Amino acid sequence: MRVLEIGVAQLGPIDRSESRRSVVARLLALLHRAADRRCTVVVFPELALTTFFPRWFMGEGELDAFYENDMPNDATRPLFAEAKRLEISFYLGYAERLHTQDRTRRFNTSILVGPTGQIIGKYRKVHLPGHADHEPSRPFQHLEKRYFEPGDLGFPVWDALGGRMGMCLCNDRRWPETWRVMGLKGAELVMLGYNTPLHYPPVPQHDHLQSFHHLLPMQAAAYQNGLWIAAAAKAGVEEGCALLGHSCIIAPTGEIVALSSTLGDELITATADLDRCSEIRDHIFNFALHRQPQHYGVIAEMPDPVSGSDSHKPSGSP
Ligand code: ING
Repeated sequence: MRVLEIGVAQLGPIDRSESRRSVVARLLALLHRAADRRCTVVVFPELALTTFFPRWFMGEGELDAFYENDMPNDATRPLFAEAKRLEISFYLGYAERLHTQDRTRRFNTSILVGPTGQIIGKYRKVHLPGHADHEPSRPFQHLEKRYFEPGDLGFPVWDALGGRMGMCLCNDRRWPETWRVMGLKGAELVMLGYNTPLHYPPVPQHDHLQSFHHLLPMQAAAYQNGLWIAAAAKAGVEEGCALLGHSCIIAPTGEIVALSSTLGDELITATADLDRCSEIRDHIFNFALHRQPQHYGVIAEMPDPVSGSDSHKPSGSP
């Protein structure tokens, strides 16, 4: 048995005016609750230090206030220090800005911090939902394509916490490629945070399905890749925008073993035996035994949706 006591620390709304100091105090309160429950790792949400600012169209000056230039920094050092004192690892999502010699780059980022307070790994969100230009007809914007670049680190997996650890962010969870890449790299636990509005302006007829469309891909992913999933919401009505809760921990069987039941700051926990991944990986989804990659190539291409079919190929091709 390789047991991890997993904590998922859901955050309720963060007001636009709320200081990082105030938010970090909330993160610390959740960390202490996790310590009381003997957690060894805690997952915080996506963009956990500020309100979900892609919901507004704003200029560079205003925008810069929502990013972190360094990590840790003055605002987050107390969290790093306390987690180190408690010997608890954590996942934290935040807006990363870095200055390279020729330009400023911005990513929707998460880090995995180990029990001695060192950053073990970084992930930058690959799948950016929403739009790049101001669309004033929307009740709220979703400008991640404007405010972030697609991640340039791929989907790394690290040997840490006694197993193989992966990370992703929010919209990534909807894409099966996210999970299969980390599954193929042997991930046993994937941590993620999310900010998911209940209202999706382009397709409002799906609004009542937001929790289903949140859980479905992750339950499938856990089962199809034989891995544990720990997902932390920023939840509740944040600056007038209702965000989904249902933070959860999902077993490699696809079963939901913990689910939040409020829309505020809430800790859910579960005992995860990483060895249980092999129930799936050695049998039902034994990649080496059952996969036939010679037929999967199109997945890694970007075919034109129309010509993606084989009908145009000369007859006789497989
Ligand atoms: N938010 C949402 C998410 O993928 C979204 C965007 C909502 C996409 C509903 C599709 C349907 O959960 C972020 N931040 O990715």
